[in-house]
Amino acid sequence: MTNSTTLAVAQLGPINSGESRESVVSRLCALLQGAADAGANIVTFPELALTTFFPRTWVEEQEDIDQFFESSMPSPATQPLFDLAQQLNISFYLGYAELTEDGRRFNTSILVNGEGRIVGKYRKIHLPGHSDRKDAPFQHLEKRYFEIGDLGFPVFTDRGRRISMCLCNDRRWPETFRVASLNGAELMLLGYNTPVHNIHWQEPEHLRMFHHRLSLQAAAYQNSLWICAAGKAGEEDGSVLIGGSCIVSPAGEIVAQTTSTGDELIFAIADFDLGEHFRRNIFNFAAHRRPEFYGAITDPRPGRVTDADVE
Ligand code: ING
Repeated sequence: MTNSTTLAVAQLGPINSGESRESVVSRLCALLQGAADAGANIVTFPELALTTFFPRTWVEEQEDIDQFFESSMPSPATQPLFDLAQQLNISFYLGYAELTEDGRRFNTSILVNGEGRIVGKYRKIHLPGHSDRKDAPFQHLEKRYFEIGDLGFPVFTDRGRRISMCLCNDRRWPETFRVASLNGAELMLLGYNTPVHNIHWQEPEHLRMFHHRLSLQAAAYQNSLWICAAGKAGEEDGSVLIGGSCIVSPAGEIVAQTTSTGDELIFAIADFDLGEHFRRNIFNFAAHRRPEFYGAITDPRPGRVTDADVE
C-alpha cells in the first residue's frame, strides 16, 4: 500500500475527579509516545480528555463549573503534549472544554500537527441531554454547560489527508458525516464519553455498544470515510463509560478495537485508496445523489417533539 497513513486511537481509562491535569497529561504523553514508537502518524484522544466527564454532575456556581474548562490551548498543563508531538513529529486530535477569551463555552476538539501547531478546531454541534436538573443518579448537562458549536463541519489538511472532526453524540446523526464528506473529508476523528446506563429508561446495556458501532460503521460506509473513535472508558466517579474504541474503514468494517476499559492504544495502516473505490462508484455523489428531493433534511420544523425526557 503506497497511499497509506498509520492511524492510532488512544483510549483513556477513567479520569476521576481530583486527578490533576498534569497527571492526565502524563498519561496522554505516554500514549503519544507509544503511538509514535509503533509508527503512527495521527493519534486520536477522547472527548473532554483532560477532566472527568463533568456534565454528569449538577454544579451550581459558574466559577466551579469553569474549573473544568481551558482558557488557553496549549495551556501550561498541556504544553508538554504539544512539545512531545513536535519532538516526535506526530499529529493528534484532543477533546477538551473550551472557554473563549470573550467568555463563550464549547465542547471542543483540536487537530495538532507534527510541529505542535493547532491546524484545526471543531465545536460540538449535537449537544445531548438536558439543561435542567433531573431526579436521576446521573445528569447529562451538556446543554447547560456548553453552547452549540459555531464552526460547522470543516475539513482540515494534515499529512496530505483531508480530515474532519466531531464529538460523541455527533456520531449518532448521519448529517455529521454526510456534510463532512460533501466538504471533502476522507478521514473523521472523534472522541466520546458514553455512559453504559440510560437515566431515562431501562435500556438493555448491550445496546450502548451496538448503537456506538452501528453509527460508526454505517457512517464510514455511506460516506467513504476512515473513522477513528477514541473513548474515555471505565468507571469514572461511579459512572460506567463504554470502551469499544475503534478504527473503521470506508468499507464499514471495524479493523481495530480496544479490548479493555483502560488506557489502550490500537492501530491501523489505513489505505486511502480504499475510500476512493467507494467514492467513485457506489457513493459517487455527483452521479447518484438527488439533493433536489432532500429538502426536509434542512427543514427547521422541530419534527417529532414529545414532552418525554430528552436523552
Ligand atoms: N454522550 C453520549 C453519546 O451520545 C448519549 C450521550 C448516549 C446520548 C446514548 C444518547 C444515547 O454517546 C455524549 N457525550 O454525547
